Amino acid sequence: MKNRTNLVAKLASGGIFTAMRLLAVIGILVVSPTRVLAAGVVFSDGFEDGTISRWSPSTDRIPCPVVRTAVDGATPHSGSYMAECNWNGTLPSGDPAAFSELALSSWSYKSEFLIRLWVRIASDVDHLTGAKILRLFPNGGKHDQLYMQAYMNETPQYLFHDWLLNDVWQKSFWGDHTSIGDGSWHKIEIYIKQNDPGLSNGIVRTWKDSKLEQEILNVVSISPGMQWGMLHLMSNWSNPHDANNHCEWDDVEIYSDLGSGATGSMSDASITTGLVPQPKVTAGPKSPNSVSVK
Ligand SMILES: [Ca+2]
Repeated sequence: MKNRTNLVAKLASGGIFTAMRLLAVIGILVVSPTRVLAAGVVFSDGFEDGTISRWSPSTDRIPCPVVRTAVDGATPHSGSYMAECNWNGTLPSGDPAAFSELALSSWSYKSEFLIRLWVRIASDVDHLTGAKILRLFPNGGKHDQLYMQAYMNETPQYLFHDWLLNDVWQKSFWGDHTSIGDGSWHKIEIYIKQNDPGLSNGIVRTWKDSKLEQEILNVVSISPGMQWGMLHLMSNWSNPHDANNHCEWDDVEIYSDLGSGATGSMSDASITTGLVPQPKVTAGPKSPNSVSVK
């Protein structure tokens, strides 16, 4: 009788364990789709095909060429090619060659994405204010934007950010006492989590060289009905400057919640495919101090 009781207890025990194992398997099956759908790259370009064919046609500016060597002799962030844009201050601001650009009209995302890119400012860039290196807009909307401006007239030449979110200008970010204009490659990352409709639960964050620069929480991070895109590398330079002011770009990546296969998180900029060297801030020519100020 005792043996029978033990057997029943073992079966009952086994049943419990079997049930627990079954629940664990069900749990994995339930969790797995989320893991499969984890964020991943939805756009990338290191310009290694020698073209800008992955980018959208610019509506009003000339395209930036792909080069092996920068105007001041610098090499790409990785690989053999990079894009090189230019501000030409001798032309009227509306001239298509007043600045060249890379434009990306859209990328696939549902509510969350991270843009990562590498940029360097060449030694011929005037040490004057007004050089906007990047703009981000929603399509069809004028109520949201991010622009980033290199304050080349300052020491160090810091990176300024300004966000317009749902028609509200946010508190400007006035740099972190490090330079964007020292001729080195610098990593910029931009994270946007759109608010749920009707709620102020959006998030935007920016990083420079892996350091969190700006964080705006509990905000309406997109105007109703809008979708972020287009991305412009570069944008206008609002003040007088000369004809040659070059800026190089490489290893542009966009991760989103509709991509998959990456590791890490978009929200803290740790996400990666492991394909692009991270982080790497290379020494550039010792040129900024020798650039004449006009
Ligand atoms: Ca490259």
